[in-house]
Amino acid sequence: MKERTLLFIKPDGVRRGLVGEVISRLEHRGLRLVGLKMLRMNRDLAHRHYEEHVNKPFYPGLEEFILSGPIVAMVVEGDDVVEMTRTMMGKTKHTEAVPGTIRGDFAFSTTQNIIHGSDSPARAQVEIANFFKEDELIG
Ligand code: D4T
Repeated sequence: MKERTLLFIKPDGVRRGLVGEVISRLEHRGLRLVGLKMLRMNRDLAHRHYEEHVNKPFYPGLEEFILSGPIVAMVVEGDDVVEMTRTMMGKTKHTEAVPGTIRGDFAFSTTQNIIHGSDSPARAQVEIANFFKEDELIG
C-alpha cells in the first residue's frame, strides 16, 4: 500500500558526506522524494521527536549529538515504504547492522548511526508533521 515516511540523515551522515549516497540508495530502490530540507534541530524538536526516549539514560548523549550539526530531513513515498526503509537502514545497534544496509555499511556507533526512519505508519504521520508543513510536500 502506498504510504509516506519521515527519514533524516543525522549530523554524522552530513559531516561524513553521505547525503548523496543515502539519497541515491533510496532513489535507486524506486522510492519517491516528496519533501527535502536541511535544518538544525533545536531542543524542543529533539524532545518532541524522541519523546519516548527523553527519560532514558542515553538521551543526554543522543540530544547532544543530534543538535551537534545540521540534518537532512526528507519525506519519501512508496509501497510499504516504512517497512522497506527500516530494512534498508539496518539495525539500530552498529554491531548488529548487517552489511548491505545503510547502517551496516557506514555506522560505527549506536548513537552515531547515520539515519533515522519512522518505525510505523502512525508514527510517520506524527513525525512528518513535526518536520514539514503541508505545502512543503510535493504531491
Ligand atoms: P531512529 O529513531 O534513529 O530511527 O532509531 P531506531 O528506531 O532504529 O532506534 P530507537 O528508536 O531504539 O532509538 C532512537 C535513537 O536513539 C539512539 N540510541 C538508541 C542511542 O543513542 N543509544 C541507545 O542505547 C539506543 C537504544 C539511536 C537511535
